[in-house]
Amino acid sequence: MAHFTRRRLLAGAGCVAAGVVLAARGGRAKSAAPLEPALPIPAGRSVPLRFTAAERPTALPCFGGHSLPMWTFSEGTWPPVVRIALGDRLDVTLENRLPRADEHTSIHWHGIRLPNAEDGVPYLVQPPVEPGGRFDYSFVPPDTGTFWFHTHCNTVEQLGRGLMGILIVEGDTTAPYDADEIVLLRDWRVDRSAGAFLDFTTKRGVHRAGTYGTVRSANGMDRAPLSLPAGGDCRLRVLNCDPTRVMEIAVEGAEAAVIAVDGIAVPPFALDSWLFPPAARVDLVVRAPPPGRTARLVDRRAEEPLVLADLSGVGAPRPARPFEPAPLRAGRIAEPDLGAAETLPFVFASRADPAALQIDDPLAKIALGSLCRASEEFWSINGESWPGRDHSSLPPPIARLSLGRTYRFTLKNGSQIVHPIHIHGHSFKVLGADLQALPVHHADTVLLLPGETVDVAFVADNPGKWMFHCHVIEHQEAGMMSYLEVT
Ligand SMILES: [Cu+2]
Repeated sequence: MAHFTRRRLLAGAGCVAAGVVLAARGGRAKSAAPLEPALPIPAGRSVPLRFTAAERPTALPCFGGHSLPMWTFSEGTWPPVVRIALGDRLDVTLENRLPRADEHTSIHWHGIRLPNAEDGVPYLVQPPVEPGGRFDYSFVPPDTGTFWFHTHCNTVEQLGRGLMGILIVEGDTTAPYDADEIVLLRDWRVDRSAGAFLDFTTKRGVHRAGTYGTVRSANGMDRAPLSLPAGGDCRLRVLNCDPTRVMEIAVEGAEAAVIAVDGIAVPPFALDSWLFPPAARVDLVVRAPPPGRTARLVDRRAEEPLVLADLSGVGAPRPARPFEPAPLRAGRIAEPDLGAAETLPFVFASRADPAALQIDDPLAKIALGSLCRASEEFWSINGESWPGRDHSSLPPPIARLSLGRTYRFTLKNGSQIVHPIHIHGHSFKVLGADLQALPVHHADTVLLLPGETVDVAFVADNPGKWMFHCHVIEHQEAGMMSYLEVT
């Protein structure tokens, strides 16, 4: 197993406010064994699902005894978890019963490389689902792994109220793990004393790193208790479904390895810590502690390391052996032809005077420079802001790509705030970054540190109009959104 050691990098002078320490991912990789190839996609069954987006008062344990007006896709346990086998077709009917007359909705299947018409972006690929309306989705996910789904309309509120679910496509293992658990991480904007949701967005949040939740949670609890077979090698599918917060996850008290990023397998490498942006997923294998002992999944990016989940060993212990977690099968992402690639640069920044981005205390001055601007068009990609907060007025695509061609994108963060950049319908091969030391991996959501440039490549092999945006939802809705057209 390769080892990636965690390094702390002090960012270059002037890049970051004094005292801010950035965590870097990765390090040096020993040569890792290649992954076993993906299996052919078998003929599966149809999996019919009916989701009704509606307000359902729900008392998640992390709400402190209060029942809050969550918006959810289904009755019962939150969130809905859809587990299907590779080859299965999802046949989903979405009905909109949200409680507001103008609250339209849709479902975006995050990370799934599906046909464009199923991608769930209103106006771009489908009409918005109006209150009382319906829409049918039907597709066969081509990749195994850990994914999720959420709306792509008024996302800051709809996701803020819980309108989301988890999608797991089975069929990627080479050997069974001793457990397979989900750890869903996100915050809530909740006033626990009043038992009410807080405003989901703030002007300050829009202009800075987003409006953070007031309540952290794992699987709807302050701290998730997971019972794992003692000494077993247990798969944890960890998802960051927060609209805003970048985490840095680590496991304390047990050995752990990363086996997949954003659903796609990587040769296993030891987890020291992993910067984990909104919308990202990481699959871990953790060696469960002996009976009666507990390890912890933590967020080290919090001011003090925050325990997200307690991992307890239960039952008769497995025999002692070296920690060599079984890898997953390789993904099915087409290999970019870098020799024939066209390179396109993208800069993610505020629309303020670019000179303002060079100053020493950028946070304050970006906010000052924004006072005369509508917050809806504060952020930009290559100097262009998406017009308006929703998708009803479509700009031209930010780039037109030729079907089948390899593209190399340089994703430059021209601001002092982190941006997780998400592409629909494709998965980037992440080649390298100038501030993070990263293993080569695939990702549909790529974290850009302040001032950083990340080099990615992909084959534009999925025709259609594909959103390309920041997944800090307030940044997305304030202009850092665009789309690519593949023809
Ligand atoms: Cu952003």
